[in-house]
Amino acid sequence: MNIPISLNNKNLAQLSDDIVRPHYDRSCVTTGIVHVGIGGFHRSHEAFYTDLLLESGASSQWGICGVGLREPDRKMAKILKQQDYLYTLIVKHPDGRIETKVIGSIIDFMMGCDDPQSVIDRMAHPDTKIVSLTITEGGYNIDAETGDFDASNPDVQHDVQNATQPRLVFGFLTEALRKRRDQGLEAFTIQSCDNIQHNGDLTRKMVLGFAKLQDKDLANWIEREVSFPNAMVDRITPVTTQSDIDFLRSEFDLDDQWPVVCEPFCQWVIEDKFSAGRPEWQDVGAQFVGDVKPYEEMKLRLLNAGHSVLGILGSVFGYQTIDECVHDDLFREFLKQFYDREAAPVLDAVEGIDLDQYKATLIERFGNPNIRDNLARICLGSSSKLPVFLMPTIRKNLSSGGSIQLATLVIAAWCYYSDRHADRHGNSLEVTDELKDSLHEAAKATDQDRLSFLKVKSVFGDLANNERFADTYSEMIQRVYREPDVTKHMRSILE
Ligand code: CS2
Repeated sequence: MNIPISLNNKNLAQLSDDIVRPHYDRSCVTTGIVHVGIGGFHRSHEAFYTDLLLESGASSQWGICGVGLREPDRKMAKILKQQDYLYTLIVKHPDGRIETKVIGSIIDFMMGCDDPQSVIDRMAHPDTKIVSLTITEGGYNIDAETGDFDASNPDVQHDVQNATQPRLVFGFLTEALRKRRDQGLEAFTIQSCDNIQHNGDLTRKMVLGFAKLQDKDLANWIEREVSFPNAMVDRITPVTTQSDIDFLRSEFDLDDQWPVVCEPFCQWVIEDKFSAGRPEWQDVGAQFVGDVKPYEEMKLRLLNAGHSVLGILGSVFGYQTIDECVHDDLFREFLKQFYDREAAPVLDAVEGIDLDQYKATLIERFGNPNIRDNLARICLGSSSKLPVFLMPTIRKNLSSGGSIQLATLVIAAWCYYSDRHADRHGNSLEVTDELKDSLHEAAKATDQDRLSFLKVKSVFGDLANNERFADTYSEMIQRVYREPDVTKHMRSILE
């Protein structure tokens, strides 16, 4: 084996011909987008679309400057800097074909916790037109009880008092917008790229929630001037593993310390509402629409819910990855039936989308044997996912008289999972959830009170008061606790 070449600007020309690389002159690209939260998903999605755009010869004003606000972002900052912000996207097709492409659209990276002023100045710079975010649901600082901005968070209180030394994203955005307003510059757009329903509306609510605590006049200006487009984002991006790094070394003699792996499918449906202009992402596959809501609902209640259905049942059964579940006939059939009987009948029609085709494509995507999306990643944060992915389907079916059995079995299995933190054989499962302890407490009490798990109000709301749901849940709980081999119940429900 040859000595691998480190990925950086200087070495780009020496890479194997099989790796696609940027042909545009990166030294001419300027920062038009500041992105907070550079993880795998941003790099397989927004940065990917933007790279395609730069490659197409479009204006070079849309380079991306990454921002990390938390200590764990430091590793990414360090690696990207060493690589001149280049990284490899490893696109894995279901038939085993692999495409590798070096992405060049990220041109800088800053750590807000080291030097907040530089990050604020970068956001306030006249060239910056968009500040985009992938900060995960947890990053929006939502009060679980009220759904409003959580003003009691000590970091929020710190940021209200220390406008130029913020810790959280809201402080950075607000201070940068203050500078722009004072300098007579137009407001940038704040664009959420998180997989959250009405992500733009939520971001608006939270940014205004913070700004009002700090400066009412500024909050009014933000309310008037800043746009917060909603968007549906989609591309399955599993966690990068050492074997992906090794693959680039052995197949391409390329040393990339943090490549990104993803599926070929990619979708971005965006509300066309940008206060300071935007890239022509529609030229490279994104879709601009008037109303994103139906697309979001379809994605959250089919793709993401489907992931959770397989993720939870599969974990309790003892599977490790999504593709493993989909290649089990029973799990695949259960997923199909969940779509056909419960999820799809309560979805609104989506313009230009053939739902049957969409469902079939999902099953094909999930079955991609090269993606090996880990169930631990899927189940991570279920307490904030299920209320959006699964509960709306249950609630709608409760009011329309539709089936709720399949979804309710999943909730019962999730109770077992939260109680035991183990699969049906007793092998321990890694549980990562903000509410891990409360879920565990509530689930543990199931043997005294079958409905006790439903007491976690921020997840279930008043669902336990619905008689049909309570009865069905109680039946599923008895089944799962009597026989944790969930496939027995899956089979009997399908019969
Ligand atoms: C997954 C998503 O986290 C989850 O539960 O369903 O990360 C999913 O892979 C993406 O939304 C795909 O776009």
